[in-house]
Amino acid sequence: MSKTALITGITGQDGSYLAELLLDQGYEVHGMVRRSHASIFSLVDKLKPGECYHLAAQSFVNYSFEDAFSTFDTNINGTLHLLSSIKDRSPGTRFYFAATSEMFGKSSETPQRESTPFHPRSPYGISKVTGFDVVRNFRESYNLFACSGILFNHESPRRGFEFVTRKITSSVARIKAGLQQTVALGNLEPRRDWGFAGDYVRAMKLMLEQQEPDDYVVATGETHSVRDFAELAFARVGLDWKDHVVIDERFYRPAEVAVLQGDSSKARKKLGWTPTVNFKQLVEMMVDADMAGLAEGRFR
Ligand code: G4F
Repeated sequence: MSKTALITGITGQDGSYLAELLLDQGYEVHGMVRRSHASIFSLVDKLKPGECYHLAAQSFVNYSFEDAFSTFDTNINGTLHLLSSIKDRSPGTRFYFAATSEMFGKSSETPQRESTPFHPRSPYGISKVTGFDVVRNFRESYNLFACSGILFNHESPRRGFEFVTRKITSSVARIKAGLQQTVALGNLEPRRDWGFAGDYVRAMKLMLEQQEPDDYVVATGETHSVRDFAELAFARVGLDWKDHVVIDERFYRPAEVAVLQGDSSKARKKLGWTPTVNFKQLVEMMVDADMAGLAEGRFR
């Protein structure tokens, strides 16, 4: 297989970790950032990459409630265009789609596994269920090597500031430095299965190395509330979260996903994948990085 990879969304958290992993393995890595649909066809035609990782998306759940149209367009049509170009111009390309635990939504079982029915609770979740269906349909109709990774929440010091984990850890650093007193959050009750993004991109790569294309849940198997995350993050710098977290209902969602907890037995067994960072290590890694980043002036 050609050691040329194309990554859409290469400037995002996952794209950056994946690019590093592939470069370490001797790949020639090409990235795409907000390209037009026409240019996707010509790029795929020109590169004929051995592997294509489709990570680009409107991935912020809150925003998807405000603009479902653009979320659907980016996440569904963007996926369809890329897959169509692979089918027509480079059918040997192995394709990875960034599916998500948000597809489970109001789930009928916990933990969630590959066979758990989807019940998305946001326009973002709906767009990803449709993207997942498109990928499976291209696999079944055109015999493409197309996989979906159903990744549970994955975080890192490179996470965007709008997601709750980074919002908390960056605020902890600013509060500790005396730059602000409080952080306003929404619902503290939802539980998520939070892992480290650096671990999760390894699973993406492993999926494309298998004999047959398939879909896999990637998760730690642990679940913790937003409150648990805040408590640990503040404790890391010797503060009590109750003194600094205020609730602002503007951050509540019209429909919430209460509990996500993944059963990644299939990925562990078939891919030989295991996460290396647990919840406490993840929180501490992010707080420590934000403390250092603030001290070095990398963010304010
Ligand atoms: O960090 P979040 O915005 O992540 P969410 O909605 O779980 O989605 C992330 O993980 C998905 C995988 O399941 C990805 F597909 C998706 O692209 C994204 O990466 O919110 C986590 C929880 C939610 O329950 C939210 O209601 O935190 C709660 N929350 C409470 N206060 C908040 C806030 N979320 C945000 N963003 N900001 C708050 O102030």
